[in-house]
Amino acid sequence: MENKAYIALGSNVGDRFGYLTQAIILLESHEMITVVNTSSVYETDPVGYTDQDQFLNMAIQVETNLSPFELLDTCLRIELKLGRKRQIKWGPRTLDLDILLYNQENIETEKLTIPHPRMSERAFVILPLLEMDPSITLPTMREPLKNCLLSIPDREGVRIWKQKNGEDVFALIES
Ligand code: PH2
Ligand code: MG
Ligand code: MG
Repeated sequence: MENKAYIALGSNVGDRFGYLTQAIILLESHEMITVVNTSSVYETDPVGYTDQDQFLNMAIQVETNLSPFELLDTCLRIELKLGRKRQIKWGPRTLDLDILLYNQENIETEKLTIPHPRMSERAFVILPLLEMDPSITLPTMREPLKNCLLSIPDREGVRIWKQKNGEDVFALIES
């Protein structure tokens, strides 16, 4: 497949790990998407709207022949299928799928912004990404993403919850 993208996953309602694994299985079952890497799963303190339960967060790398907008539609469909109801901004959700990067493209539309606008400020996004590839760079930044970690306040709010062992992308969800 032609394009490389990174997607962040988050859940803080109900069977959090179940929602993350179902989302990965549904993405992988799309014929135009291959999941090529997954991070460990992290438990994270809520950021932004703090009066809600802790999240499980992780990130995955995919290869796809979908355009960024088609990939977004697929993510939104999976969110709905897994019970997402849009209520409070930044509030509790069964599943959130955010496209972080799509090749080194810089997309700014009303519907979709890539790189994801707040990713470089959020340890719950950066730590899983750097776990998969410590040398990741953003098309909008001169420095490698790992330099952002130095200035991030919420790092201690991000803890390993399920360590990934091994190379197999399903090593995480089958163990
Ligand atoms: N997502 C948000 C708002 N706050 N906090 C954590 N820890 N993890 C998230 O995934 C998250 C959040 C909006 O998408
Ligand atoms: Mg989000
Ligand atoms: Mg989202």
